[in-house]
Amino acid sequence: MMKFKSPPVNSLSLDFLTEFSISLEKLENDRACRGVIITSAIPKIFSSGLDITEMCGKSVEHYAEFWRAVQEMWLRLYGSNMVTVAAVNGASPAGGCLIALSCDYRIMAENPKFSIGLNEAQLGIVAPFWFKDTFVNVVGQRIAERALQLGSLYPAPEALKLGLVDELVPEEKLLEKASAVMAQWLALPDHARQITKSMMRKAVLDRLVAHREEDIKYFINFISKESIQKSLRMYMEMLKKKKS
Ligand code: CO8
Repeated sequence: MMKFKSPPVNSLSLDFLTEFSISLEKLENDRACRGVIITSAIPKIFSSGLDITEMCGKSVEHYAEFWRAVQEMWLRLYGSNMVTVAAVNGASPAGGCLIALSCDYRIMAENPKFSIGLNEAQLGIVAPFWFKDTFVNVVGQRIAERALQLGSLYPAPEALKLGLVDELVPEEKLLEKASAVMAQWLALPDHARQITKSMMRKAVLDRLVAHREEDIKYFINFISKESIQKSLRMYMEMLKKKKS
């Protein structure tokens, strides 16, 4: 089990992403580890997505390093040979949703206050093609097309209806249920399951691997635009105002 614990909101900073990728790599290379449950140690929040401060007012070199770390995390998680189960015990916007979508199975706490989705459009930014591909592979073209354009965040019950999560359970039962699902998936021979998983995901993974440098350049160019920087600053302001 892996429990995210980066207060206050488990935002995916460069340090967080690097540590997450290293942990995944270690588990991947550990023959005794066949599966991982991903959850959060922070009440009400699974992960608030990419750390917006890493994308605001930084150098081109920093943007490149940050984006490579985001790619690395996704390549490892989406391409993992392990069984991956997301136990989503709180809000899961944008990058948080990507982590859940990259797992083999998603269980969410049955709380309509917790929402999940790729809300990039609401921030005035665009979910990269591989976020989109991962989303389409879970919910299908039509739901993804609408959800991405509107940047929708769905409360848990709606997320279940759309197939964005596989199951809802009362929060206190979340980990118990995740363990039961894990046992069910681990009952199969690894080899057959792994080849099947790879068959389903390979095209999407290969696409990023083939265009990784281009994707970094695209990100730097996009995020460096003054209009995009302005949108992000306004969004951060909005988050702060909402509090007072
Ligand atoms: N990055 C950095 N800081 C954040 C983030 C974040 N993603 N989310 C929250 N924070 C900060 C807040 O600004 C606040 O800071 P401070 O205490 O200094 O005011 C602190 O964390 C606590 O936040 P809240 O008061 O809002 O905490 P709540 O418990 O009320 O709410 C939520 C938690 C629901 C997670 C809420 O903070 C929220 O909605 N956050 C924004 C989530 C979001 O929209 N994330 C999207 C990030 S973008 C992304 O992941 C993909 C980008 C792809 C880029 C592609 C470009 C080409």
